Amino acid sequence: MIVIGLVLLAGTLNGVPAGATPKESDRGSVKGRITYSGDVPKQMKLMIIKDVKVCAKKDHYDDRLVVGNDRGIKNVVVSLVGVEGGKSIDSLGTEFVLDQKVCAYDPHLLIVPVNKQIKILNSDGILHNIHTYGKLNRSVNLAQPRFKKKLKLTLDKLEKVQVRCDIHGWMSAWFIVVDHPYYAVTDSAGKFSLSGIPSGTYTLNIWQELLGNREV
Ligand SMILES: [Cu+2]
Repeated sequence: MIVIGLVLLAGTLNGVPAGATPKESDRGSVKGRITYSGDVPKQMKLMIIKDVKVCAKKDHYDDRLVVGNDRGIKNVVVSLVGVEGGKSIDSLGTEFVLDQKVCAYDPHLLIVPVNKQIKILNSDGILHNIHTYGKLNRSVNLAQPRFKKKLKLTLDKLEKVQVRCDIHGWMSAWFIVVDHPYYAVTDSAGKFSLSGIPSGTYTLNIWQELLGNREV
């Protein structure tokens, strides 16, 4: 059995007293680190037998759970629940791009506002396909041959949608469809940072694709 051990090591939230009108400079931030407790699982190296000339240009590993030597878990989605006001969702950026490079998705997790267009690139020059597995969003299955450099996709429901390639079974990514900007993805040390938070008390939601959901 997998032991779930997500630990928030550090969290600070600075704010202004209740009743005061918060200024932008009064907004707080939360920083932390998500770690794995128990024996650190080894990432399994994958055998590449399809389109080897392109796909085997680098080693591929099972990327569903990536734990570093220091126990930090990469690619955990951390978000604040119930923030009202605060910064605009535009602070997440203006371009939302998923690329296919050496038969892997880049990034592995893409945080994208609801109804914003996602550009899907194919840098590989071989056939990939984009197969989404939404429960609330309509699933799509789009071939992306080498001459089709760009596909567009818009997701209109809040959901974590898995993307897979039917040709290269190891390729997997997630679209995290959101309606506010207080989302972060942990780096390879398991670290995350959320900023521009209005004064208040909030729940932190932590999600990892294999370990599931946790609120703290
Ligand atoms: Cu593919």
